[in-house]
Amino acid sequence: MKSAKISFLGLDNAGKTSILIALDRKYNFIEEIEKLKPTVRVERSSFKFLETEIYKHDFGGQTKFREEYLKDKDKYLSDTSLLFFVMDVQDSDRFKESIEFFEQIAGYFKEIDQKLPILIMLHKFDPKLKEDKKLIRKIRELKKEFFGWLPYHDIYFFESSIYDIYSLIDAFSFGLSQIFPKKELIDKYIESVGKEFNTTALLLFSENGIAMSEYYKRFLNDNEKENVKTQFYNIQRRISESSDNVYEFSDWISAKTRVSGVIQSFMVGYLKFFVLFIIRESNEEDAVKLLNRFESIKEDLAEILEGLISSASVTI
Ligand SMILES: Nc1nc2c(ncn2[C@@H]2O[C@H](COP(=O)(O)OP(=O)(O)OP(=O)(O)O)[C@@H](O)[C@H]2O)c(=O)[nH]1
Ligand SMILES: [Mg+2]
Repeated sequence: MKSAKISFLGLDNAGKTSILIALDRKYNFIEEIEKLKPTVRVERSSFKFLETEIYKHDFGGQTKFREEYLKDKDKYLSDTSLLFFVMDVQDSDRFKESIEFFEQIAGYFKEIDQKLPILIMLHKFDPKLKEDKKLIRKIRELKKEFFGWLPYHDIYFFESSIYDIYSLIDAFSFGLSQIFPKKELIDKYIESVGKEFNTTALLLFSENGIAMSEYYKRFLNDNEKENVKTQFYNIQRRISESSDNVYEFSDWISAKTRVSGVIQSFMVGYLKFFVLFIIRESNEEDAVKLLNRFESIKEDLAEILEGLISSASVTI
């Protein structure tokens, strides 16, 4: 069995455990998060994704624990395939302290000559703060602090908040794609099918609801994209409880756009996947064509997914 380790690091109170809980639950988690206590040392949990056991390491961020990790970096940090570095953007008084910690971690991987995908989570950027000019300026300045590391690691920035579950799902899905190097093949295929059939959106999900590939027509705005995903999560819950493998629906994704959608599940070996496609209601013919072609699309997807599964980078 292959395995990969994802490390979540950052100062205490940054929101690491909250992010992990939100990703696990996806619904009704706010109350649980408000009661959270600081994490003591490292909490590990795992899940299976594409035949790979993914271990999540949630590193408690209090000073005494950070000191421990830094004293024995080999023990705590080695074998990391992907790093989430979480920062509380509302707490600018601690930006400096947080950057200093980051430098120690990034420096360790540089020393052992490992180029690492690092997602900088600019966290607690809550929806109500999105227009806060002062904060936006601070975040822009903060990002610059990481630029010096760009030659050594693959650094990506994500603005996130537990009040916007999609900001977390998107970052996590992107992170996972970094562990599976052949993922771009899936993206290209999904995009080509999406364009060929003139779909509004075409998405591929794994059984545990991780978006593996997403194609959206260019005119869709973030709000509409979010509506598409909400549709998917609601319907997926329903079909995973029934034996149906096709589900059709029709809905408004914005005041102007009414769409028809189909969710179809299929198996690759014993792994289950879902494809969701959404088409403007006026394009009913394209929807029928796409459904008729689904058997051959499914075969292509299965083949690419098998390649993806075998491409997972192995650690431990
Ligand atoms: N406003 C806001 N608060 C958040 C967000 N995410 C987490 N919090 C709050 O931040 C506090 C700390 O969250 P934790 O997840 O425990 O932080 P942590 O990084 O795991 O802390 P340690 O375990 O000590 O390292 C909690 O009270 C959460 O409710 C967010 O996106 N926005
Ligand atoms: Mg914690």
